[in-house]
Amino acid sequence: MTRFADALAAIVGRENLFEQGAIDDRYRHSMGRKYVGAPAYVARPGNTAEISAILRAANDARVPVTALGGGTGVVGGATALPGGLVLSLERMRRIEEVDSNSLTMIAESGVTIQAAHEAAEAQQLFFPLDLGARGTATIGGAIGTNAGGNRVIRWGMMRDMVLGLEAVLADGSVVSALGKAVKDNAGYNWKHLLIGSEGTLGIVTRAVLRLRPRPLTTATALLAIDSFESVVSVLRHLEAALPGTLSAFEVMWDNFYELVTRANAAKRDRPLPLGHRHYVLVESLGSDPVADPGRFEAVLGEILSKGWAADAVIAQSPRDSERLWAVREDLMEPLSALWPMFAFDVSMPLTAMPQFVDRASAGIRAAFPDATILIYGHLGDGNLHLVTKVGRADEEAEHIVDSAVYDVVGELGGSISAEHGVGLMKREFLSRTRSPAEIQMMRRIKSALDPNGILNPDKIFSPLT
Ligand code: LAC
Ligand code: ZN
Repeated sequence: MTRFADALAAIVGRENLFEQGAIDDRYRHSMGRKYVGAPAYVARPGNTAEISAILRAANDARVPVTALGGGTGVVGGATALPGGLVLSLERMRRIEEVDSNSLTMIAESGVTIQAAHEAAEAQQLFFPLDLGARGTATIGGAIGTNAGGNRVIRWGMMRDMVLGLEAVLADGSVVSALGKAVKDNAGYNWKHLLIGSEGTLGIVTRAVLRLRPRPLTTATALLAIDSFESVVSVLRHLEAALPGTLSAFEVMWDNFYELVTRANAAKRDRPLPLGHRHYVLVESLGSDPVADPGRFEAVLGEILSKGWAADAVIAQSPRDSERLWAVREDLMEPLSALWPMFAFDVSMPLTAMPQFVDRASAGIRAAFPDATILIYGHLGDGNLHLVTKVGRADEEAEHIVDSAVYDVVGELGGSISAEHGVGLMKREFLSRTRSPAEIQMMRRIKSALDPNGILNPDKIFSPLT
């Protein structure tokens, strides 16, 4: 055992330390499986004090540290460097408090999104962040990546749900501001610096999450829409006609819809026929069981009668609603047909989307004429996902496809990462989205907070040459 491993064992206990060959695969791989880490150590601390001691030791020994939550990230953000330490938050799963007066929850960073949902629901409250990986993804991971998901249109991203934060910095110092107030302008708001920093500025240990009253009604529908202009009209109409209750507006292009409804598992039937350009999943969460269902139906009726939507189906039961969501969310199996694929997560002004789709597709097809290209996304947030199978998976092919997509994103004033982060996957293209001055500022923040560069090195920025 090295001296560093001895120090770790003294902090977390032998049973919570794994080395080299004894390290389980789940600490090396994340969901995409493209990036494989090579950690020399895995430590599973049980509290903030242990994390502080670990970081002090790692900083002294110059051992790189990568925090790991649920491992559902897709950009290589939790991939450990050779010789590095994976700091797994899996033992930090306590929900310390649900305060139904302040509408807050204090959770450790290893708590899953679903556990946070359930703890809130048990008190008739609601934690709005929601994404397909809810059962595995953690609060700490969602904070580290500023996760988005399906309900951003109404409640914002993770950033908007974090009232207070506790984190450990590279030198082991603990910064803690577990306040419950929405308003707090006392100097720099450092929590926002850490949120979305992908584990490069500090390790999040606990958070005060903002809760809401639990919605009492759920209305879900799938619409078929034949032009992008009508998709935008429907979005604007829904926002105006269902003020404050529209909670999801998820758009699927025809090719995506066809693929995911092709597999005819009972859960994934085809709720509307093929043949339309776009399919839109709409959700409205309200508080009036008497009026809400009728209101929702009437608004959809208006949308049909104006000719914006060609067809619509409204869920009549929670089971129906689950089946509609499965079309959008249950993607593992249908998308596996596209493996190996390249997946993107970009944002741009709404009006630029048709141009993006045309130009990025043309760019990919110029190099790979037979490419399969699927588009879907969180349209209300300006966020599109593009998934493509080009028949090759080598680095040269990846670079060609990346350039075809990110060049257009840059020209349209968009972002190379709407919600997944940069990780290892997109760092080469950061300059499509961020100016040299911005990148310089980010590097200055990084070196001020982590002068030895031990926290998740090589993520976000390309190594300086
Ligand atoms: C989704 C993930 C990929 O929206 O962000 O399906
Ligand atoms: Zn998404």
